[in-house]
Amino acid sequence: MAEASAPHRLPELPYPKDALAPYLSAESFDYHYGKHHAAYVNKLNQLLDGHEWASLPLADLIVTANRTPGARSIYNNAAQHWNHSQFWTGMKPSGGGVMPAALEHRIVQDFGDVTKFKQQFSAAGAAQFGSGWVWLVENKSRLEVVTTSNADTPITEGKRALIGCDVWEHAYYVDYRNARADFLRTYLDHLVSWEEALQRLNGPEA
Ligand code: MN3
Repeated sequence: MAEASAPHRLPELPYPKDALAPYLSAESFDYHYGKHHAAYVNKLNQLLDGHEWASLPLADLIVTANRTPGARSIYNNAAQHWNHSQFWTGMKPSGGGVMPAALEHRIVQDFGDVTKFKQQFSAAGAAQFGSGWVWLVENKSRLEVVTTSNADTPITEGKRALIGCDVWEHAYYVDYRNARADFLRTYLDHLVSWEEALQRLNGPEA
C-alpha cells in the first residue's frame, strides 16, 4: 500500500514482546498486538484510502467518525487503534507497585484509598458484559472508573484516559483462559505503568 494511503501505523512496542512475561506472554503479544491490533490498523487504512478524513489526526478522526452517520466501521477501527496504542504504552516490565505520590494523592482524594480504587476498577472490568474496556479517567477534574463496550473510548466523551485495560477475551485468553478477574488483578499489580498514568494526567488532552 502506498505511503499516502496508509496514514496510520502499528506503533512500536516500548519494550520487547517477551518483557512482560510471565504476566503477558510473547505468544499473547504475537496475537493481540501482531494480529488483532495490526488488523485494526490495516482495516482503518483501507477504509481511509482516498477518504477526505485520511489526513485527520487519530483522536480527531475518532470524534468526527463517532458523530457521523454511516461511519461506524471507520470509528470502530480508529477507536480500537487508539485504545490498543494506549494499552501497550500504559504497561511496563515490573509494573504495578507503588504509585508516584502525585497520582496516589488524586486516587485517595476521589476513591478514599488505593485499595478501594483497585477494587472498583477490577469489579467494573469483571462486570463488563461481553467485550470492552475498563478505564481510570479524569472527568471534569475528578478521577472515575468507567467501562466502555466493544470499541468505545472515553475520548469521545471528553474524558482523559489515564489507564485502560482491554477486557475483550482476546486480551487474556492466551495466558488466563477464561479468568478475566485474575487478568485484571495482575494488570493492576504487575503490568500497569503508574508513571505513564501520571504523565497522561499532567499531559495535553488526547
Ligand atoms: Mn484487544
